[in-house]
Amino acid sequence: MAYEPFRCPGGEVCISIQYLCDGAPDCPDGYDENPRLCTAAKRPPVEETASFLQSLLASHGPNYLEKLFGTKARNALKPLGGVEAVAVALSESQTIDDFGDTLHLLRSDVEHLRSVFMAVENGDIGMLKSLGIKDSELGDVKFFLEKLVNTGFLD
Ligand SMILES: [Ca+2]
Repeated sequence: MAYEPFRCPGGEVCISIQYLCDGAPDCPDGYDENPRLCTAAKRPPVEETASFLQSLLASHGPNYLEKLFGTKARNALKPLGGVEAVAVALSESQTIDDFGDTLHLLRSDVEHLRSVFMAVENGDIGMLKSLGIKDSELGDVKFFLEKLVNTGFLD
């Protein structure tokens, strides 16, 4: 008998992980094709994203992420629900607009964030430097932003 490790919500039905996010509903409620589930599966793990955000806060101070996420990102992201909540939103939000909606960001803050992503996508490292990203951090920041772009964040 096949090993079917993914338990659908409700617990009655289990499916093989190869049927997760394959474009056809297999759970009774179609949860195996849930957009947030399927987006998160392609993104870096939430713990990795959270520790990345923490490391930026540790080296630049608690208000640093204002430069990326805007005015609500002060005080170590507390007004947005904290680092963990932002990491989850980055993992599960299909697009930057979904991300803005989830965290109730101001429209202007979403547009600023988009401009940062576009700059990185276009290879404009000067944009990151102008945000105060240190040379030693450029690689990690670029990798992180590209990973989001490559999984449809700007689509
Ligand atoms: Ca499926």
